[in-house]
Amino acid sequence: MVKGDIICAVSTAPGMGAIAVIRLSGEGCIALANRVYESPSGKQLQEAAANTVHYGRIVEKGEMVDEVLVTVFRAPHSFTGEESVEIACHGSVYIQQQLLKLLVDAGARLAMPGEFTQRAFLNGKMDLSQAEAVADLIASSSSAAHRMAINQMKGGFSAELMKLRTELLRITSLLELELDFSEEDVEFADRTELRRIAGYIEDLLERLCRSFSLGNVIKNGVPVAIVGNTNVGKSTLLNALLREEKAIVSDVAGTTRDVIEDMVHLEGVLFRFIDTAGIRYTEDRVESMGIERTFAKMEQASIVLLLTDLSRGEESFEEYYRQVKEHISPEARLIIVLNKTDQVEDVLTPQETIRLFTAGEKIIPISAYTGTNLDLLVKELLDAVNGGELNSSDVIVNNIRHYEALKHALAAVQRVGSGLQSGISAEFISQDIRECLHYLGEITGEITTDEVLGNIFKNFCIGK
Ligand SMILES: Nc1nc2c(ncn2[C@@H]2O[C@H](COP(=O)(O)OP(=O)(O)OP(=O)(O)O)[C@@H](O)[C@H]2O)c(=O)[nH]1
Ligand SMILES: [Mg+2]
Repeated sequence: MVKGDIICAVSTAPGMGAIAVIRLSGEGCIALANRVYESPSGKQLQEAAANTVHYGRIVEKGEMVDEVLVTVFRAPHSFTGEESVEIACHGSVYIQQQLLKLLVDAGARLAMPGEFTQRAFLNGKMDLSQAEAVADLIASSSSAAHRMAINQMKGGFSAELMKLRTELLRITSLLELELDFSEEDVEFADRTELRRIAGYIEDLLERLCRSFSLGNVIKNGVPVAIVGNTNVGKSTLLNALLREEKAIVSDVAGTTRDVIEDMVHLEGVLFRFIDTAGIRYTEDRVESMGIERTFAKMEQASIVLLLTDLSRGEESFEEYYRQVKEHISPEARLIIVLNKTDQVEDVLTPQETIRLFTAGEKIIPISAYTGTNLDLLVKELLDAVNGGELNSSDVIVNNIRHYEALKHALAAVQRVGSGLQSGISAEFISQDIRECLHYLGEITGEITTDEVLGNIFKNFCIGK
Protein backbone atom coordinates (compact mmCIF):
# COMPACT_ATOMS: atom_id res chain seq x y z
CA MET A 1 0.00 0.00 0.00
CA VAL A 2 1.42 3.35 -1.04
CA LYS A 3 0.86 6.09 1.49
CA GLY A 4 0.22 9.23 -0.54
CA ASP A 5 -0.14 12.77 0.72
CA ILE A 6 -3.57 14.35 0.43
CA ILE A 7 -4.42 15.42 -3.11
CA CYS A 8 -7.46 17.28 -4.41
CA ALA A 9 -8.87 18.23 -7.82
CA VAL A 10 -12.07 19.03 -9.62
CA SER A 11 -13.08 15.73 -11.23
CA THR A 12 -15.93 16.99 -13.37
CA ALA A 13 -15.40 18.74 -16.72
CA PRO A 14 -13.83 22.19 -16.55
CA GLY A 15 -16.28 25.07 -16.71
CA MET A 16 -19.75 25.65 -15.39
CA GLY A 17 -22.26 22.87 -14.79
CA ALA A 18 -25.23 22.15 -12.53
CA ILE A 19 -22.98 20.23 -10.17
CA ALA A 20 -19.24 19.80 -9.86
CA VAL A 21 -17.40 17.09 -7.96
CA ILE A 22 -14.20 17.75 -6.07
CA ARG A 23 -12.23 14.73 -5.12
CA LEU A 24 -9.78 14.23 -2.26
CA SER A 25 -7.59 11.22 -1.64
CA GLY A 26 -4.92 10.31 0.90
CA GLU A 27 -4.76 9.35 4.53
CA GLY A 28 -6.33 12.03 6.71
CA CYS A 29 -8.39 13.57 3.91
CA ILE A 30 -11.69 12.93 5.74
CA ALA A 31 -10.50 14.95 8.73
CA LEU A 32 -9.16 17.59 6.36
CA ALA A 33 -12.52 17.87 4.57
CA ASN A 34 -14.22 18.14 7.94
CA ARG A 35 -12.29 21.33 8.64
CA VAL A 36 -14.15 23.19 5.90
CA TYR A 37 -17.45 21.32 6.37
CA GLU A 38 -20.31 22.04 8.74
CA SER A 39 -23.21 19.67 9.29
CA PRO A 40 -26.59 21.03 10.44
CA SER A 41 -26.70 18.35 13.14
CA GLY A 42 -23.11 18.91 14.22
CA LYS A 43 -22.01 15.55 12.89
CA GLN A 44 -18.28 15.09 12.19
CA LEU A 45 -17.13 13.44 8.93
CA GLN A 46 -14.40 11.47 10.74
CA GLU A 47 -17.15 9.52 12.49
CA ALA A 48 -19.06 8.79 9.31
CA ALA A 49 -19.31 5.19 8.14
CA ALA A 50 -17.68 4.14 4.86
CA ASN A 51 -19.59 4.83 1.63
CA THR A 52 -22.06 7.28 3.14
CA VAL A 53 -23.25 10.63 1.85
CA HIS A 54 -23.64 13.69 4.08
CA TYR A 55 -25.46 16.91 3.50
CA GLY A 56 -23.89 20.09 4.85
CA ARG A 57 -22.22 23.38 4.11
CA ILE A 58 -18.78 24.53 3.21
CA VAL A 59 -17.86 27.50 5.35
CA GLU A 60 -15.06 29.99 5.29
CA LYS A 61 -14.57 32.15 8.36
CA GLY A 62 -18.18 31.56 9.38
CA GLU A 63 -19.51 32.50 5.92
CA MET A 64 -21.30 29.86 3.86
CA VAL A 65 -19.60 29.18 0.49
CA ASP A 66 -21.98 26.48 -0.74
CA GLU A 67 -24.37 23.71 0.20
CA VAL A 68 -22.83 20.35 -0.61
CA LEU A 69 -23.09 16.58 -0.43
CA VAL A 70 -20.00 14.85 0.88
CA THR A 71 -19.32 11.17 0.17
CA VAL A 72 -16.90 9.41 2.49
CA PHE A 73 -14.85 6.39 1.37
CA ARG A 74 -12.57 4.44 3.66
CA ALA A 75 -9.46 2.53 2.57
CA PRO A 76 -9.22 0.20 0.80
CA HIS A 77 -12.75 0.51 -0.58
CA SER A 78 -12.34 3.51 -2.85
CA PHE A 79 -11.24 4.17 -6.42
CA THR A 80 -7.67 4.93 -5.32
CA GLY A 81 -7.64 2.35 -2.56
CA GLU A 82 -6.96 5.17 -0.10
CA GLU A 83 -9.24 7.06 2.22
CA SER A 84 -11.15 9.42 -0.10
CA VAL A 85 -13.79 12.12 -0.12
CA GLU A 86 -15.96 13.45 -2.93
CA ILE A 87 -17.61 16.80 -2.47
CA ALA A 88 -20.51 17.51 -4.81
CA CYS A 89 -21.00 21.26 -4.92
CA HIS A 90 -22.86 23.65 -7.21
CA GLY A 91 -21.07 23.90 -10.53
CA SER A 92 -20.08 27.54 -10.63
CA VAL A 93 -16.46 28.00 -11.57
CA TYR A 94 -16.09 30.43 -8.69
CA ILE A 95 -17.37 27.92 -6.12
CA GLN A 96 -15.10 25.19 -7.51
CA GLN A 97 -12.05 27.42 -7.25
CA GLN A 98 -13.03 28.69 -3.80
CA LEU A 99 -13.47 25.14 -2.52
CA LEU A 100 -10.13 24.04 -3.93
CA LYS A 101 -8.46 27.02 -2.31
CA LEU A 102 -10.01 26.16 1.07
CA LEU A 103 -8.83 22.57 0.78
CA VAL A 104 -5.32 23.64 -0.19
CA ASP A 105 -5.28 26.11 2.73
CA ALA A 106 -6.31 23.22 4.97
CA GLY A 107 -3.29 21.20 3.82
CA ALA A 108 -4.21 19.37 0.62
CA ARG A 109 -2.16 19.59 -2.57
CA LEU A 110 -3.52 19.99 -6.11
CA ALA A 111 -3.41 16.63 -7.87
CA MET A 112 -1.32 16.07 -10.96
CA PRO A 113 -2.90 14.68 -14.15
CA GLY A 114 -4.02 11.09 -13.65
CA GLU A 115 -2.76 11.01 -10.08
CA PHE A 116 -5.92 9.40 -8.70
CA THR A 117 -5.72 6.62 -11.26
CA GLN A 118 -1.98 6.26 -10.70
CA ARG A 119 -2.65 5.69 -7.00
CA ALA A 120 -5.31 3.14 -7.88
CA PHE A 121 -2.67 1.32 -9.92
CA LEU A 122 0.02 1.59 -7.26
CA ASN A 123 -2.41 0.27 -4.66
CA GLY A 124 -3.22 -2.75 -6.78
CA LYS A 125 -6.78 -1.65 -7.55
CA MET A 126 -6.12 -2.25 -11.24
CA ASP A 127 -3.24 -3.15 -13.47
CA LEU A 128 -1.64 -0.73 -15.87
CA SER A 129 -3.62 -1.74 -18.94
CA GLN A 130 -6.83 -1.28 -16.96
CA ALA A 131 -5.67 2.14 -15.78
CA GLU A 132 -5.02 3.09 -19.38
CA ALA A 133 -8.49 1.88 -20.27
CA VAL A 134 -9.90 4.41 -17.79
CA ALA A 135 -8.36 7.17 -19.93
CA ASP A 136 -9.74 5.58 -23.09
CA LEU A 137 -13.16 5.24 -21.53
CA ILE A 138 -13.24 8.93 -20.68
CA ALA A 139 -12.10 9.81 -24.20
CA SER A 140 -14.36 7.36 -26.02
CA SER A 141 -16.70 9.08 -28.41
CA SER A 142 -18.26 6.13 -30.21
CA SER A 143 -19.94 2.98 -29.01
CA ALA A 144 -17.20 0.82 -30.56
CA ALA A 145 -14.45 2.73 -28.73
CA HIS A 146 -16.52 2.58 -25.57
CA ARG A 147 -17.01 -1.17 -25.85
CA MET A 148 -13.29 -1.64 -26.40
CA ALA A 149 -12.35 0.46 -23.35
CA ILE A 150 -14.90 -1.30 -21.15
CA ASN A 151 -13.55 -4.68 -22.25
CA GLN A 152 -10.03 -3.66 -21.36
CA MET A 153 -11.11 -2.12 -18.07
CA LYS A 154 -12.85 -5.32 -17.09
CA GLY A 155 -9.44 -6.89 -17.50
CA GLY A 156 -10.01 -9.05 -20.58
CA PHE A 157 -6.62 -8.17 -21.95
CA SER A 158 -4.88 -8.63 -18.62
CA ALA A 159 -6.49 -12.01 -18.14
CA GLU A 160 -5.21 -13.14 -21.53
CA LEU A 161 -1.68 -11.97 -20.71
CA MET A 162 -1.82 -13.54 -17.28
CA LYS A 163 -2.56 -16.91 -18.88
CA LEU A 164 0.48 -16.52 -21.10
CA ARG A 165 2.73 -15.51 -18.25
CA THR A 166 1.69 -18.46 -16.14
CA GLU A 167 2.46 -20.88 -18.99
CA LEU A 168 5.82 -19.26 -19.65
CA LEU A 169 6.78 -19.22 -15.99
CA ARG A 170 6.01 -22.91 -15.74
CA ILE A 171 8.29 -23.65 -18.69
CA THR A 172 11.20 -21.53 -17.49
CA SER A 173 11.11 -23.03 -14.02
CA LEU A 174 11.41 -26.51 -15.55
CA LEU A 175 14.23 -25.37 -17.82
CA GLU A 176 16.04 -23.68 -14.99
CA LEU A 177 15.69 -26.79 -12.92
CA GLU A 178 17.54 -28.64 -15.67
CA LEU A 179 20.36 -26.14 -15.39
CA ASP A 180 20.69 -26.94 -11.69
CA PHE A 181 21.20 -30.58 -12.61
CA SER A 182 23.33 -29.85 -15.65
CA GLU A 183 25.97 -32.44 -14.65
CA GLU A 184 23.42 -35.20 -14.78
CA ASP A 185 22.10 -34.42 -18.28
CA VAL A 186 18.40 -34.69 -17.46
CA GLU A 187 15.40 -33.16 -19.22
CA PHE A 188 12.54 -32.07 -17.00
CA ALA A 189 10.84 -30.01 -19.66
CA ASP A 190 9.39 -32.15 -22.41
CA ARG A 191 10.63 -30.51 -25.61
CA THR A 192 7.61 -31.51 -27.73
CA GLU A 193 5.30 -30.03 -25.12
CA LEU A 194 7.48 -26.93 -25.00
CA ARG A 195 7.32 -26.47 -28.71
CA ARG A 196 3.55 -26.80 -28.65
CA ILE A 197 3.22 -24.16 -25.95
CA ALA A 198 5.65 -21.80 -27.66
CA GLY A 199 3.67 -22.20 -30.87
CA TYR A 200 0.41 -21.49 -29.07
CA ILE A 201 1.83 -18.34 -27.47
CA GLU A 202 3.26 -17.20 -30.75
CA ASP A 203 -0.16 -17.53 -32.41
CA LEU A 204 -1.84 -15.61 -29.64
CA LEU A 205 0.72 -12.80 -29.65
CA GLU A 206 0.47 -12.58 -33.42
CA ARG A 207 -3.30 -12.28 -33.18
CA LEU A 208 -3.00 -9.54 -30.57
CA CYS A 209 -0.47 -7.65 -32.68
CA ARG A 210 -2.72 -7.95 -35.71
CA SER A 211 -5.69 -6.60 -33.79
CA PHE A 212 -3.77 -3.39 -33.20
CA SER A 213 -4.61 -1.83 -36.56
CA LEU A 214 -8.30 -2.48 -35.91
CA GLY A 215 -8.10 -1.19 -32.34
CA ASN A 216 -6.28 1.90 -33.41
CA VAL A 217 -8.77 2.54 -36.15
CA ILE A 218 -11.73 2.25 -33.79
CA LYS A 219 -10.15 4.74 -31.43
CA ASN A 220 -9.24 7.31 -34.09
CA GLY A 221 -11.90 6.72 -36.74
CA VAL A 222 -11.89 4.20 -39.57
CA PRO A 223 -10.18 5.92 -42.53
CA VAL A 224 -12.29 5.60 -45.68
CA ALA A 225 -10.77 7.07 -48.86
CA ILE A 226 -13.14 8.06 -51.67
CA VAL A 227 -11.26 7.80 -54.97
CA GLY A 228 -11.88 7.66 -58.70
CA ASN A 229 -11.86 9.66 -61.91
CA THR A 230 -12.71 13.38 -61.85
CA ASN A 231 -16.36 14.36 -61.79
CA VAL A 232 -17.68 10.94 -60.77
CA GLY A 233 -19.28 12.44 -57.64
CA LYS A 234 -16.71 11.84 -54.90
CA SER A 235 -17.32 15.16 -53.20
CA THR A 236 -21.08 14.73 -53.55
CA LEU A 237 -20.78 11.37 -51.79
CA LEU A 238 -18.62 12.85 -49.02
CA ASN A 239 -21.21 15.55 -48.39
CA ALA A 240 -24.02 12.99 -48.40
CA LEU A 241 -22.24 10.78 -45.86
CA LEU A 242 -21.40 13.74 -43.63
CA ARG A 243 -24.84 15.30 -44.18
CA GLU A 244 -23.05 18.59 -44.62
CA GLU A 245 -21.85 20.68 -47.57
CA LYS A 246 -18.23 20.13 -46.65
CA ALA A 247 -16.62 19.91 -50.10
CA ILE A 248 -17.25 22.02 -53.18
CA VAL A 249 -19.22 20.16 -55.84
CA SER A 250 -19.25 21.27 -59.46
CA ASP A 251 -19.41 19.81 -62.96
CA VAL A 252 -15.91 21.12 -63.64
CA ALA A 253 -13.49 18.18 -63.77
CA GLY A 254 -10.74 18.64 -61.18
CA THR A 255 -12.81 20.61 -58.65
CA THR A 256 -11.25 18.96 -55.62
CA ARG A 257 -7.52 19.51 -55.55
CA ASP A 258 -6.65 18.87 -51.95
CA VAL A 259 -7.64 16.21 -49.49
CA ILE A 260 -10.79 16.98 -47.52
CA GLU A 261 -11.62 14.88 -44.48
CA ASP A 262 -14.11 14.80 -41.68
CA MET A 263 -15.38 12.38 -39.06
CA VAL A 264 -18.88 11.08 -38.56
CA HIS A 265 -20.48 8.41 -36.39
CA LEU A 266 -22.46 5.78 -38.27
CA GLU A 267 -24.28 3.28 -36.05
CA GLY A 268 -21.79 3.70 -33.26
CA VAL A 269 -18.63 3.46 -35.36
CA LEU A 270 -16.49 6.51 -35.94
CA PHE A 271 -15.53 6.91 -39.60
CA ARG A 272 -13.06 9.34 -41.10
CA PHE A 273 -14.12 10.01 -44.67
CA ILE A 274 -11.46 11.32 -47.00
CA ASP A 275 -12.45 13.01 -50.26
CA THR A 276 -9.60 13.18 -52.74
CA ALA A 277 -8.64 14.83 -56.00
CA GLY A 278 -9.90 12.86 -59.01
CA ILE A 279 -7.21 10.75 -60.65
CA ARG A 280 -6.44 11.76 -64.25
CA TYR A 281 -3.48 12.81 -66.31
CA THR A 282 -3.00 16.56 -66.00
CA GLU A 283 -0.42 19.23 -66.81
CA ASP A 284 -1.65 21.34 -63.92
CA ARG A 285 1.00 21.30 -61.19
CA VAL A 286 -1.35 21.92 -58.30
CA GLU A 287 -3.75 19.25 -59.45
CA SER A 288 -0.87 16.79 -59.88
CA MET A 289 0.18 17.42 -56.30
CA GLY A 290 -3.40 16.75 -55.23
CA ILE A 291 -3.38 13.46 -57.14
CA GLU A 292 -0.16 12.43 -55.41
CA ARG A 293 -1.96 12.98 -52.11
CA THR A 294 -4.84 10.86 -53.34
CA PHE A 295 -2.47 7.93 -53.72
CA ALA A 296 -0.91 8.57 -50.31
CA LYS A 297 -4.35 8.60 -48.64
CA MET A 298 -5.39 5.49 -50.52
CA GLU A 299 -2.37 3.65 -49.10
CA GLN A 300 -3.29 4.59 -45.53
CA ALA A 301 -7.01 3.89 -45.75
CA SER A 302 -8.69 0.88 -44.14
CA ILE A 303 -11.52 1.07 -46.64
CA VAL A 304 -11.33 2.46 -50.17
CA LEU A 305 -14.43 3.44 -52.12
CA LEU A 306 -13.66 3.40 -55.83
CA LEU A 307 -16.30 5.47 -57.57
CA THR A 308 -17.34 5.38 -61.18
CA ASP A 309 -19.90 7.43 -63.09
CA LEU A 310 -22.55 5.23 -64.71
CA SER A 311 -23.63 8.00 -67.06
CA ARG A 312 -20.18 8.02 -68.64
CA GLY A 313 -19.81 4.29 -69.19
CA GLU A 314 -17.03 2.19 -67.73
CA GLU A 315 -14.50 1.98 -70.55
CA SER A 316 -11.55 3.31 -68.51
CA PHE A 317 -12.70 1.73 -65.27
CA GLU A 318 -10.46 -1.31 -65.59
CA GLU A 319 -7.40 0.93 -65.58
CA TYR A 320 -8.61 2.73 -62.42
CA TYR A 321 -9.32 -0.55 -60.73
CA ARG A 322 -5.82 -1.80 -61.53
CA GLN A 323 -4.18 1.38 -60.18
CA VAL A 324 -6.18 1.30 -56.98
CA LYS A 325 -5.41 -2.36 -56.38
CA GLU A 326 -1.73 -1.55 -56.79
CA HIS A 327 -1.81 1.17 -54.18
CA ILE A 328 -4.11 0.04 -51.39
CA SER A 329 -2.76 -1.83 -48.39
CA PRO A 330 -3.26 -5.61 -48.43
CA GLU A 331 -5.51 -5.43 -45.36
CA ALA A 332 -7.70 -2.68 -46.76
CA ARG A 333 -11.19 -3.39 -48.04
CA LEU A 334 -12.08 -2.16 -51.52
CA ILE A 335 -15.69 -1.39 -52.35
CA ILE A 336 -16.72 -0.44 -55.87
CA VAL A 337 -19.39 2.21 -56.07
CA LEU A 338 -21.34 2.87 -59.28
CA ASN A 339 -22.61 6.41 -58.93
CA LYS A 340 -25.38 8.38 -60.64
CA THR A 341 -27.92 5.57 -60.94
CA ASP A 342 -30.50 8.33 -61.37
CA GLN A 343 -29.02 9.07 -64.80
CA VAL A 344 -29.25 5.63 -66.36
CA GLU A 345 -32.00 3.12 -67.07
CA ASP A 346 -29.89 0.02 -66.80
CA VAL A 347 -27.60 -0.63 -63.89
CA LEU A 348 -27.28 -4.39 -64.23
CA THR A 349 -25.30 -4.48 -67.49
CA PRO A 350 -22.44 -2.22 -66.33
CA GLN A 351 -22.47 -4.03 -63.00
CA GLU A 352 -21.98 -7.39 -64.75
CA THR A 353 -19.30 -5.99 -67.06
CA ILE A 354 -17.33 -4.69 -64.09
CA ARG A 355 -17.79 -7.89 -62.15
CA LEU A 356 -15.97 -9.75 -64.92
CA PHE A 357 -12.58 -8.22 -64.28
CA THR A 358 -12.78 -7.54 -60.54
CA ALA A 359 -11.70 -9.94 -57.85
CA GLY A 360 -15.07 -10.36 -56.18
CA GLU A 361 -15.23 -6.96 -54.47
CA LYS A 362 -18.68 -5.71 -53.51
CA ILE A 363 -20.24 -3.50 -56.18
CA ILE A 364 -22.85 -1.05 -54.96
CA PRO A 365 -24.91 1.15 -57.29
CA ILE A 366 -25.92 4.43 -55.66
CA SER A 367 -26.94 7.95 -56.41
CA ALA A 368 -24.94 10.30 -54.23
CA TYR A 369 -27.14 13.08 -55.49
CA THR A 370 -30.57 11.64 -54.61
CA GLY A 371 -29.33 9.45 -51.76
CA THR A 372 -30.57 6.20 -53.33
CA ASN A 373 -28.88 3.13 -51.81
CA LEU A 374 -26.69 5.16 -49.47
CA ASP A 375 -28.04 2.94 -46.69
CA LEU A 376 -26.67 -0.13 -48.52
CA LEU A 377 -23.28 1.53 -48.76
CA VAL A 378 -23.30 2.39 -45.06
CA LYS A 379 -24.23 -1.19 -44.24
CA GLU A 380 -21.29 -2.38 -46.32
CA LEU A 381 -18.96 0.01 -44.48
CA LEU A 382 -20.15 -1.28 -41.13
CA ASP A 383 -19.73 -4.87 -42.29
CA ALA A 384 -16.17 -4.09 -43.33
CA VAL A 385 -15.39 -2.87 -39.82
CA ASN A 386 -17.40 -5.38 -37.88
CA GLY A 387 -16.39 -8.28 -40.11
CA GLY A 388 -16.11 -10.77 -37.27
CA GLU A 389 -13.38 -9.35 -35.09
CA LEU A 390 -15.09 -6.38 -33.52
CA ASN A 391 -18.27 -8.23 -32.70
CA SER A 392 -16.67 -11.12 -30.92
CA SER A 393 -15.44 -10.74 -27.40
CA ASP A 394 -11.91 -10.98 -28.75
CA VAL A 395 -9.33 -8.82 -27.11
CA ILE A 396 -8.34 -5.87 -29.27
CA VAL A 397 -5.09 -4.02 -28.73
CA ASN A 398 -5.53 -0.29 -29.21
CA ASN A 399 -2.57 1.13 -27.41
CA ILE A 400 0.77 1.77 -29.11
CA ARG A 401 2.68 1.03 -25.89
CA HIS A 402 1.03 -2.38 -25.64
CA TYR A 403 1.61 -3.02 -29.31
CA GLU A 404 5.32 -2.34 -28.98
CA ALA A 405 5.69 -4.59 -25.97
CA LEU A 406 3.73 -7.34 -27.71
CA LYS A 407 5.97 -7.13 -30.76
CA HIS A 408 9.06 -7.56 -28.58
CA ALA A 409 7.43 -10.43 -26.73
CA LEU A 410 6.52 -12.04 -30.05
CA ALA A 411 10.10 -11.76 -31.33
CA ALA A 412 11.34 -13.38 -28.11
CA VAL A 413 8.89 -16.26 -28.27
CA GLN A 414 9.77 -16.81 -31.93
CA ARG A 415 13.39 -17.21 -30.85
CA VAL A 416 12.23 -19.74 -28.27
CA GLY A 417 10.50 -21.69 -31.05
CA SER A 418 13.49 -21.71 -33.35
CA GLY A 419 15.84 -22.42 -30.43
CA LEU A 420 13.83 -25.52 -29.57
CA GLN A 421 13.89 -26.55 -33.20
CA SER A 422 17.66 -26.36 -33.41
CA GLY A 423 18.10 -27.88 -29.97
CA ILE A 424 20.12 -25.12 -28.35
CA SER A 425 20.85 -25.30 -24.64
CA ALA A 426 18.18 -24.73 -22.02
CA GLU A 427 20.06 -21.70 -20.78
CA PHE A 428 19.47 -19.70 -23.96
CA ILE A 429 15.88 -20.78 -24.30
CA SER A 430 15.19 -19.79 -20.76
CA GLN A 431 16.78 -16.40 -21.41
CA ASP A 432 14.41 -15.76 -24.32
CA ILE A 433 11.44 -16.84 -22.25
CA ARG A 434 12.50 -14.43 -19.51
CA GLU A 435 12.64 -11.68 -22.10
CA CYS A 436 9.16 -12.50 -23.33
CA LEU A 437 7.93 -12.46 -19.71
CA HIS A 438 9.54 -9.09 -19.22
CA TYR A 439 7.67 -7.50 -22.12
CA LEU A 440 4.34 -9.00 -21.14
CA GLY A 441 4.91 -7.67 -17.64
CA GLU A 442 5.47 -4.20 -19.04
CA ILE A 443 1.94 -4.12 -20.34
CA THR A 444 0.22 -5.03 -17.12
CA GLY A 445 2.65 -2.95 -15.08
CA GLU A 446 4.33 -5.78 -13.21
CA ILE A 447 7.51 -4.37 -14.66
CA THR A 448 7.59 -0.60 -15.02
CA THR A 449 9.89 2.31 -14.66
CA ASP A 450 8.95 5.71 -13.27
CA GLU A 451 9.47 7.11 -16.73
CA VAL A 452 6.91 4.76 -18.27
CA LEU A 453 4.42 5.53 -15.51
CA GLY A 454 5.02 9.25 -15.84
CA ASN A 455 4.40 9.10 -19.57
CA ILE A 456 1.16 7.22 -19.19
CA PHE A 457 -0.41 9.29 -16.46
CA LYS A 458 0.61 12.69 -17.76
CA ASN A 459 -1.85 12.15 -20.61
CA PHE A 460 -4.76 11.84 -18.22
CA CYS A 461 -6.88 14.79 -17.28
CA ILE A 462 -6.47 16.37 -13.89
CA GLY A 463 -8.96 15.00 -11.41
CA LYS A 464 -8.88 11.51 -12.89
N1 LIG B 1 -27.29 13.12 -61.51
C1 LIG B 1 -26.34 12.97 -60.63
N2 LIG B 1 -25.34 13.84 -60.58
C2 LIG B 1 -24.35 13.68 -59.66
C3 LIG B 1 -24.39 12.61 -58.74
N3 LIG B 1 -23.29 12.70 -57.97
C4 LIG B 1 -22.62 13.80 -58.38
N4 LIG B 1 -23.26 14.40 -59.42
C5 LIG B 1 -22.83 15.58 -60.15
O1 LIG B 1 -21.60 15.32 -60.78
C6 LIG B 1 -20.79 16.50 -60.81
C7 LIG B 1 -19.44 16.24 -60.17
O2 LIG B 1 -19.63 15.98 -58.78
P1 LIG B 1 -18.47 16.13 -57.71
O3 LIG B 1 -19.00 15.59 -56.46
O4 LIG B 1 -17.91 17.49 -57.72
O5 LIG B 1 -17.43 15.11 -58.37
P2 LIG B 1 -15.93 14.77 -57.88
O6 LIG B 1 -15.73 13.33 -58.14
O7 LIG B 1 -15.72 15.25 -56.51
O8 LIG B 1 -15.09 15.62 -58.92
P3 LIG B 1 -13.58 16.18 -58.78
O9 LIG B 1 -13.45 16.81 -57.45
O10 LIG B 1 -13.49 17.15 -59.89
O11 LIG B 1 -12.69 15.01 -58.97
C8 LIG B 1 -21.59 17.57 -60.09
O12 LIG B 1 -22.27 18.35 -61.06
C9 LIG B 1 -22.59 16.76 -59.26
O13 LIG B 1 -23.78 17.48 -59.00
C10 LIG B 1 -25.47 11.69 -58.81
O14 LIG B 1 -25.59 10.71 -58.06
N5 LIG B 1 -26.41 11.92 -59.76
MG1 LIG C 1 -14.46 16.58 -55.73
